[in-house]
Amino acid sequence: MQMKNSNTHESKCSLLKELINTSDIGILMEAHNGMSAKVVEEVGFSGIWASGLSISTAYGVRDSNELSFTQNLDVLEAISDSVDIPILFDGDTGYGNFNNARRMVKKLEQRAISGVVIEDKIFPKTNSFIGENQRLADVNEMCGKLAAMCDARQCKDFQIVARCESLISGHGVLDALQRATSYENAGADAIFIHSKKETADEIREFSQAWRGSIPLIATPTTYFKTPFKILEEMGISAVICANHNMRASVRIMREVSQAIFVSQSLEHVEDLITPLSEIFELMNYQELDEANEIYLPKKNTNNAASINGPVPTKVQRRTNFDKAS
Ligand code: SPV
Ligand code: MG
Repeated sequence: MQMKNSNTHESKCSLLKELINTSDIGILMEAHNGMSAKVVEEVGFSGIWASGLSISTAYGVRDSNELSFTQNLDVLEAISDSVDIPILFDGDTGYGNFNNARRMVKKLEQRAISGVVIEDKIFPKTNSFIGENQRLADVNEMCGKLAAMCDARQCKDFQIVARCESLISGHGVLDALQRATSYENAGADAIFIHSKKETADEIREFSQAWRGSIPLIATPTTYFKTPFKILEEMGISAVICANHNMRASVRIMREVSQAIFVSQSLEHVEDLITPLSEIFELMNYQELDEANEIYLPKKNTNNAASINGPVPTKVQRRTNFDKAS
């Protein structure tokens, strides 16, 4: 059994590009740490949404840029180390102006992240579902950021996604179309069109009127009754399941903690929780057993010092990058 991380940064960027561009709807499932990322990959998803809301919540802080970029980077490194599937990071507003945004791209690529979403709001951001009429960024400033991010990327397929908040902020479909067109012209690889309506009506209206050539991404958090297939028929290329693992974990942790607190026993929760054997499997303890066999000295090896020094043992290598002799 091999360790993770067999895909290169370049191949993961290409996979994310493909997921967003192919005619079948692509699904990006939320993860907020290494463990949830492993679950997402194990279930069979082809891509991860590294959600700002979920990562912040897992840290115990608000989705208001209370978490620093370097704290996010640490989480991204853990996610990236844990899985082989591509990761799209929720880059909020890019942590400042164009200069901070292009530096963000550089640091993300160093962690083998395959793409980033940047939204047309103001730093510090507020979660889109809080309050009404949030102020939007100046279109030209957003376009400058997008262009700088495109220019900064090393891998040509690293995905730079422009998130348009016109609908959420009450500016309507026409404003959304104008902004999205400007973002495409600035170099964006895809448009994330966000809505907080309970139906997908304004997403349908937007996608029917969209004349751009880059794909559309939607996040049906509030219009959750709309199946992905219907969104695909509307012209949406990929969906983001934005926060579902984080919300699932809060629910089950509350249930289990409450049951133990009330009953003063562990008896009633065993069926609600994951057996330890499955945790060991998820974390691939078997690989460590196999590595121990290869790299630890054999128990019966006589490597006591002799007159000529310790007797060397031959270690079986898994890979061989040695220079040809
Ligand atoms: C997130 O998951 O942090 C998002 C998506 O930005 S949403 O919360 O739906 O705006
Ligand atoms: Mg977010």
